[in-house]
Order: sequence, then structure tokens, then C-alpha cells
Amino acid sequence: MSVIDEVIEKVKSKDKDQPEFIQAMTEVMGTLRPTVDKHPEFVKAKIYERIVEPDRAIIFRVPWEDDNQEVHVNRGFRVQFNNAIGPYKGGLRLHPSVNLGIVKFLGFEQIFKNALTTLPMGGGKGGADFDPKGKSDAEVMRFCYAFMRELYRHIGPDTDVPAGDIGVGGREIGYMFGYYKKIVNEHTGVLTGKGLDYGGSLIRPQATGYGVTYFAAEMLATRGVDFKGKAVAISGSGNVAQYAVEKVTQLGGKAVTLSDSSGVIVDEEGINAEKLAFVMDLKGIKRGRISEYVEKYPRAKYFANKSVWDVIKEQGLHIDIALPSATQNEISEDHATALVKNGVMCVAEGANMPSDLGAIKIFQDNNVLFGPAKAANAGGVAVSGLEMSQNSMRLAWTSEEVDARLRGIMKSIHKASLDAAEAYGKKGDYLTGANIAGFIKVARAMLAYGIV
Ligand code: NDP
Ligand code: 2IT
Repeated sequence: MSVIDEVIEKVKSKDKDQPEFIQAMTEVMGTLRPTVDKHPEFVKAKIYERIVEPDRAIIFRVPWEDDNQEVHVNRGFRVQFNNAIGPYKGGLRLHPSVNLGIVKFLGFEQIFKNALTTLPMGGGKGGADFDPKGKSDAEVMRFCYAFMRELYRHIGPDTDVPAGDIGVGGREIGYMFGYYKKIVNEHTGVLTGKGLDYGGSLIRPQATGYGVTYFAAEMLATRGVDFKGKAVAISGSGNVAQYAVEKVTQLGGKAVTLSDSSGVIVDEEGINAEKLAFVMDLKGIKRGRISEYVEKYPRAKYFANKSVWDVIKEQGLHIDIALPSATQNEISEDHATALVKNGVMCVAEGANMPSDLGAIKIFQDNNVLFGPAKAANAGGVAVSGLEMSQNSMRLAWTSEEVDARLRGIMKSIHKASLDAAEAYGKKGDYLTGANIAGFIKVARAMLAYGIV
């Protein structure tokens, strides 16, 4: 039995209540097989065994009062997975589904993603099983303060730098940063995704959506094609999805879908800049539902209680490019089979782990360009890294400068993934390439430290 199989089996038996972590770990470990023969030093130092065990997982009580003075208790998490190459870095997710297994899967992915960005950031993730839907601003503020009342002691600009993820955007970062600043009495870059007025970076809101589109463009270029005239399916309608629509449209593509947890809109005429502005307002300050899109644009169609991938399958919608940008495991093997049948040539993951293991296999077996999350959506954390740089230097770059750096980083991740895939005998396999390229950097650093 190889060390890889041993690690997979051990995690499966120890963490059996953490299916998402097991899935992410199995995907990464499975692709690291070619590194085992080439790096006996990693095997000897038990790097494979060590990298699946977080440095620490912090779980804490978050009590807060709603507007009627009723007390609620949520569970908060921060998993500090690996800081071999830099301070822990990764988002905070506020969603009722959040549990230890989900935070561990996200933190584990973040180790390799952050290594790929070329910037010095370790991997971490956090969040709480709090549901921001239907809560007033004051309730969200009190929750964020209560969350930070415990988290503050575990983070710091050189220790661990959280950011946004599902349910955490500018509003939540503002409340959390404001409370941290108040109790620690320091104005430092302890969170990223901050507002421009208090240390945020230009292009951070756009970074993940732009980055996934840049990454897809790089993949398409290897086949001599671009976005012009292509039908693009995008899921979600939050931060990542919105800016993916914007960049796809700027590059000449036609975004034809968006979704939220209640349903899907299909607009075969394309979600142009004016329609996107409506969506940004709807899903931003109004915190509305995507179903309202068809009231405003009645030629579009709404499908309740379905995912984008269900609708593509059931309606036989032709799609050239897919940018899943909602959540994990939204694309099953069945969905992937339907996408292939309906013409998809490129899938770049805006969300974390949106394709399950069966779906990935279908894409790869059918020669679909498949850009895995940790490469394709790394633009968000990359610009977070640039926000940290600007905070440390106490200056702010222009949007042109940050966008140029983002484009450069996405290009370099694309190249590093292809180069590693080829070097380890899996030419053209972005999944293997991204995992190996990220892993090697972290493994070398771990080796340098001895047994810690
Ligand atoms: P947002 O909270 O801004 O938006 C999330 C969107 O996805 C919403 O439209 C939401 O619908 C939908 N969604 C979330 N969970 C589910 C679910 N269980 N079922 C159906 N729909 C769901 O989050 P982001 O756009 O920031 O994040 C989207 C994905 O991108 C996540 O996987 C995240 O981890 C990943 N990501 C985010 C980065 C960032 O910088 N923000 C960076 C890299 C990856 P509803 O409005 O109904 O809740
Ligand atoms: O999944 C991710 O990479 C993020 N949610 C962004 C993390 C960050 O620190 O910007």
C-alpha cells in the first residue's frame, strides 16, 4: 500500500464525520501520487501524513442578541491549517451549513491555492453556522462583534488574516474590523476585503470573478479560442458570480444564467452591463432574490428550486463555458454528463469544490478544459495578499496596477499548473498540475523546518 493510500484510509477512518474534508483530501492526495517516487525526502519526513492534519482547529461559542433581545448561540470556527509559507490566510463563511468538516475542507484547499498565488500566505478558514438571511443590519453587527470577541485573540497581521467568503462581504468585514480595532487598539491589516476608506485594496471585490475569467481565457487560448460569442453558464449571484459576469461580458462572452439558493434565471439574450447593475443592486444593499430578475426582464425565464446545472440538463441548453460560482458539490456526475452533451468545452471553478469527484472525471475523460478551484479562483486571495502588501507598505496602488498584477498572477498559476502537470507525467491535467505545484512549495518549506 502506498503512503498515499495509507493517508487516505487514515483520514477516512479518523474524520468519518467530515465528508467534505474527506472529498477534498482524497482529490488532492490522489493527484500527488507522482510526487512520491520523485521525493523520497517527503515520504521520510512524513509530509503527506502531516499536511492533512491542521495546526489547530478553534471552535467557540458565539452568543448574540436579536432585535427583540432574544439570545441566540452560534458555533464559530477558525481552522489554522498550515503556516509553512506565510501567515494563515483564508475567508470566513457565514451559512447555516457551516461545520468543522466544511471549514477543514476549505482550509485544506486554501493551503495549495495560496501557495499557487506566488505570495507568502499559509492556509486557514473559518466561519459560523449563522444565517445572515432575514437579519437586520443591527443583528448582523451584533453577531460580527460577538464573533470577533473570541476570534481576535487567535488572529493578527503576521499570524492569521481572515477575509470574506459566502455570507461575508464588505458590511461584515467592516463590523469585524471595527470591533478588532476597538478591542486590540491597533489599525493593522488583520482582515482583507476592507473598505477603501480604511485600508482596503482596489479590485479586491472584483478579484475572484475577474480572476476565474482570466484563468478560463488562458485555458481557452491553449486551444486557440476566446470568450467572443460564447454562451457562459454562471451559478450563484453573489460576489464571485457578479464579477465573473462583468468580465465575461467585457471579453465578448454572453453570460446566460445566474442563481441563488431559491432558483435559477436563464437569459439567452445575455446578462449585459445594465442587467448586471440591476443584479448587483438587488443582491447587494437590497438583499433580494434572483427571481426578481424576471419581473424586471420578462424575456428571461425563472426556474424555482433548481440549480443552474439541473436546468441545463433538463432544458438541453447549449453552453460553451461553465463558471460554477455558488457552492461546493453543485455539479454531480449527471450534471457533468449533460454539460458535455450540451457542448461545454471549458469549466473554470469560481466556487470551492463545486464539481464532485465523479463530475471532474467526466470533464477530464471528455477532454473538457477543467480549471480546478484552487487554481481558477485564486485571484480573490491573491488580491487579498496584495491588500496585505499595501497595508504593510502603508500605501495604495491604483486599480490598473492591482488588475495588472492579478492578471499576471492568474497567468503564472496557469503556467505553473501546466508545467507541473507535464513534469510529473500528466500533460494538460490542470487538477494534478495545480495540486502538485502548490504542494511542492509547501512541502519544501515544511521539510526545511524539521519535525514541527
Ligand atoms: P456570496 O455569499 O457573495 O454569494 C454566494 C451565492 O451562492 C449566492 O447567490 C447564494 O445564494 C449562492 N449559494 C450559496 N450557498 C448555496 C447553496 N448551498 N445552495 C445554492 N446556492 C447557494 O459568496 P461568494 O460569491 O463570495 O462565494 C461563492 C463561492 O466562491 C463559494 O464557494 C466561495 O467559497 C468561493 N470563493 C469566494 C471567494 C471570494 O473572494 N469571495 C474567493 C474564492 C472562492 P443565496 O443568496 O440564496 O444565499
Ligand atoms: O476561498 C477563498 O479563497 C476566499 N474566500 C478568499 C480568501 C481570502 O483570504 O481572500
